[in-house]
Amino acid sequence: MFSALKPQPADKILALMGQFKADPRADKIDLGVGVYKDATGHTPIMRAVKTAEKLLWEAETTKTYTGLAGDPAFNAAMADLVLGGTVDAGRISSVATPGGTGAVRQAFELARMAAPQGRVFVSDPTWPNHLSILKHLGMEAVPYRYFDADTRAVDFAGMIADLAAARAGDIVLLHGCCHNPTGANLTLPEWEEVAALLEKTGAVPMIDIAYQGFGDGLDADAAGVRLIANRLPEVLIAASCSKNFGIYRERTGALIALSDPARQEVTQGTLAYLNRQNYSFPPDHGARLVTMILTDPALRAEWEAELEEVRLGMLTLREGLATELKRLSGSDRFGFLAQHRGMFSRLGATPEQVERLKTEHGIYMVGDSRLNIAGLNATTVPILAKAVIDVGV
Ligand code: PLP
Ligand code: TYF
Repeated sequence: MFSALKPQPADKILALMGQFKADPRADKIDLGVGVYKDATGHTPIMRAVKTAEKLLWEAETTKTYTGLAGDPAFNAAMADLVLGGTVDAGRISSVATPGGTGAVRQAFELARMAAPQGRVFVSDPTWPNHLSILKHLGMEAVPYRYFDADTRAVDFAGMIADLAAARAGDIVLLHGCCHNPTGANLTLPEWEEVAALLEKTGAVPMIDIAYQGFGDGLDADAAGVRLIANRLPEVLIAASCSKNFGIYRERTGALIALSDPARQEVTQGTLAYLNRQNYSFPPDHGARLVTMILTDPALRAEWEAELEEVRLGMLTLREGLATELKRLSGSDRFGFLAQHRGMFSRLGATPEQVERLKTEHGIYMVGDSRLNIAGLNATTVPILAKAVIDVGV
């Protein structure tokens, strides 16, 4: 039977991780996979997470099953983190999922159950996993213009023009903040316009928020989600705890669905049903740590402080890189690096230039020239800047 299986395309980002590991050069620089790294290149366990793990080890008395939806306290804490108490609890359905990816997958599945012919509008470009999951589910992805390759900013007029084609039954997938892979984000007035357009078309927004706290701060990064949540009757939100709690391998995320209160029970039941079909009970360890941190004032303060250090560190690297490139190029054309937010920016290098950065300089970035800002430090910023100019970007 297995002889009928065909080779599947590799995930380019994960394949790059393997290439980097195999490179023997001591001075190689990893700007590939979207994992936060400190100045020494280490992905730390956050202080509050370490403390919560210790407390949990002492306090936990059972590892029996939770519920299909996961721990209700986690679901409530995540809804509060993302929505900031702005949405009536009667509209909120929520389940714990294995990471943000699990939430994305189940959000698509819910959409397909509700509207089998519906299409999913995706930004061009978007996180490659969005496209591969949609393909796997046999759902149609419709790209909308998002990134202006010349300005490296959002092509908002193009985006609005393309989203006008969405209709009831369709999903419009938006990145809540820190757009992956471009780093270019909507302003609040632009979110307003998107909300007005969605209202007109009847399409349902789905917001993937995987980097809350990495851009302009925990509340600022959720401002677009909160605006949409309060303007549109139905909203899907896939939230990841991988980055902002640094618990990647614990597989922690939440799928939140907002509906009319009259539809909440069925919506919640559908989310729990989807968990059961896919894996029954969601992972609990990471979710429990997140709940402890979000609900204990001291732990929360510690987490928020460290998250802020991480965010500001990335901003400093952005500014440093933009300044160095301005100096070397004698132009402002790299100014977008300081305007972008989150871990990523799309540099605008050609595939050949990306290849040369790798082979000649040992600098690894994704083929579309997405670079992970957190892969840099004060020493490597000037090295990258020089290499970028050297290969002719
Ligand atoms: N969505 C986007 C845009 C991402 O970049 C990621 C990756 O970090 C995720 C979702 C989900 O990540 P995870 O499944 O590790 O929580
Ligand atoms: O875009 C990234 O680099 C992160 C990590 O299949 C990631 O989101 C990459 C690929 C993948 C899952 C996570």
